[in-house]
Amino acid sequence: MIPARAPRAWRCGRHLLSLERVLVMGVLNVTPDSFSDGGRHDTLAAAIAHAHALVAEGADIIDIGGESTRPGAAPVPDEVERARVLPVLQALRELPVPLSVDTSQPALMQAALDLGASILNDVRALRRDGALAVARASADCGIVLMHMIGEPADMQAQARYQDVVVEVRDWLARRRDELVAAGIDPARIALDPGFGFSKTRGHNRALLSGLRGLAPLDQPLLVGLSRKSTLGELTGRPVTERLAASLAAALLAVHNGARIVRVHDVGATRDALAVWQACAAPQPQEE
Ligand code: HH2
Repeated sequence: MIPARAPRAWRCGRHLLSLERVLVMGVLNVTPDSFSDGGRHDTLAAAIAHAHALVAEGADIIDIGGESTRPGAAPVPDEVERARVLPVLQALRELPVPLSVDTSQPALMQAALDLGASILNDVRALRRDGALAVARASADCGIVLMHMIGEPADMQAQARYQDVVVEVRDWLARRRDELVAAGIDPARIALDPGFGFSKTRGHNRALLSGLRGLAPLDQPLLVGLSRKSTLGELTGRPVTERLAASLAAALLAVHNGARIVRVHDVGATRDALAVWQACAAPQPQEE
């Protein structure tokens, strides 16, 4: 059940995204080293083709990233990240769906918004100097604030919680409140518990099964579990064989209150969600 007071829409620039239906955010990594699709879409032509394929499969949002944030990943120089992402954004601006930029870099955020991006997706929750100012200066772009302690290079050493659900919830609430105090409309903000970021396998499992504990945040919840190592650990499967596990995780997450799923396999996720939405989601009266 979605809690009765869950938001019904998410403001993302010129798009007001209805949350009556679960949204699928398709991942487009233009990196050589992302953990599951690194090097597959890192030419402009390949990235454009993949984005169009994701939209054809039913993506509601395309999330473009130029820096891998897998555990242990080294930071990418800012200009390299910009050179990866901006030409792709420029080429995709006519797509019918909102574009999201997966970055923590303020200069890239600003350039992306100038090119028409509608969402800032930041695994560092706008904590880099200047990032919050970019979000504030935009009247209405959507914002994803994700929970992570530390940096990808060292975050797994920070995975210490007494009660991971409560601590992630309180951290996200504080960060959301800081943005609202800075003048940002809460209707623009989605929150993400950050599966795989500064969490052990046990923490990820506790968060997924306890996701309803984040409902009191009263913000749209976004989750990214697709192909992640927790699913590999649970199934014994390599990253190329985690589709079934990813679908199961996505369904469980939406059943526990997530309204946006960030996935690599858009078409299969849409099909799984269609069954869930028809049979398990709270239904309006059948005609
Ligand atoms: N996960 C990844 C990257 N960005 N953004 C949000 N909001 N939530 C997530 O869970 C999330 C994210 C990592 O996945 P991926 O992009 O596939 O890999 P990599 O970081 O290696 O590029």
